[in-house]
Amino acid sequence: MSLPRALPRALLRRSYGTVQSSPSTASIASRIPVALQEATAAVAPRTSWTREEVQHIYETPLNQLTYAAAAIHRRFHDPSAIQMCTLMNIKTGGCSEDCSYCAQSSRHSTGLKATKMSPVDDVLTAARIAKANGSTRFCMGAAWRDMRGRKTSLKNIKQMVSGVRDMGMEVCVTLGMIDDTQAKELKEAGLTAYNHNLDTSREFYPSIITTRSYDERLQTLAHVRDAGINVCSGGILGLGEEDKDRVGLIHTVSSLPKHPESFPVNALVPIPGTPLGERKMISFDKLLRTIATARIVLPATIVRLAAGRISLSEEQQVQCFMAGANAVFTGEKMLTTECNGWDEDREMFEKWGFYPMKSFEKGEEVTVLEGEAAPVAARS
Ligand code: SAM
Ligand code: DTB
Ligand code: SF4
Repeated sequence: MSLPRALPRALLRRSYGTVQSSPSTASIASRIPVALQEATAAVAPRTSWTREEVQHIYETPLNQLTYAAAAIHRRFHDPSAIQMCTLMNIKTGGCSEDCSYCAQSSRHSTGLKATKMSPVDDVLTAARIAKANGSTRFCMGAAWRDMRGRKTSLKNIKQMVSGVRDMGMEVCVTLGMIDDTQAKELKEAGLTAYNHNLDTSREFYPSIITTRSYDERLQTLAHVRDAGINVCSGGILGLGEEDKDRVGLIHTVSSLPKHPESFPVNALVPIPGTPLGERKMISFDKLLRTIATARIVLPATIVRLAAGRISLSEEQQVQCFMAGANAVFTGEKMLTTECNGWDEDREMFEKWGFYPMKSFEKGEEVTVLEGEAAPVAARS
């Protein structure tokens, strides 16, 4: 880790309260890496972070890291607003890919029964239930490698997308790889976001998935971006990766031409029958560190606490929100695994002073003026 230079007085005042110059201030500053000092002063997202800078931020003592993340969170977001998103698996199992974590790959014996695609009406009914329970975003997932040769399915998915948009909700799909034409068609149907995760660092990726490359994933993200759809792309922790891989993932998304609007942080849910079925849950400090680093490096992005939340205590979840996470998947189910339900989430929010984010509260680019917190009204 490189030695930090002295913290400018203005930065200290803005981010760490009004302080007098004192030995203790100097000693605090000496433990804050330069990259974190710069990130703390940022007024707009930046796509030029080096991998070393992201690593320095990631390695900051956790207490300082989460404090800086909370300060940045307040500058770019309403820190009390958490987005509630509900997932629906519209086509379960039978997937040709070999993702080592996934219950839905036909290469693993997980005992999951493959299904046909759900009828449009069933999906719209589920979206209505999600909305009635407070969700403002609905995400539909299909266990596919890509959309090639799926003309009829795409036609039905477009009807689902339009139907959900007509309910006033944000609508996301995750269908595997898509080309530019498919992305444009989805955009025309009213799609607001596309989820396609890079999952981990470029170096570690081949030990998790061999049937499609990192560059193919990036290509899909480019098609989504070019079509004018918001990008949702994040990763999974606890695959056996190291700190440098979590850093590599955050660095890759931070170097895209524009930061993803949403960065899901999944903690591996070990599925019996998959190659990773026996893995232990990622340690909480690593999860928190990753969330805080993502918040700092991707300041305007929604950081989504995704799979594995069910294994966290309420207090751990709240710590994640305080360190910059500001979205959850909530409802009856994730794709094939358990999900925290709407009622328990609403209770938790109320108890700790959070409230659900409105639809489309985020999504527009926010530029914060030097020394100002973003006014909440300007963001909704
Ligand atoms: N087939 C599509 C694809 O791969 O893009 C969409 C569905 S896929 C299940 C969506 C994401 O869920 C994966 O990229 C992965 O990050 C996450 N995921 C899948 N299984 C998981 C598990 N067992 N634990 C944690 N995250 C998981
Ligand atoms: C994402 O990053 N996580 C969600 C959503 N995007 C599609 C999926 C998590 C799946 C967890 C494992 C399962 O339920 O099968
Ligand atoms: Fe298929 Fe997606 Fe699961 Fe990979 S993660 S096996 S592509 S459903």
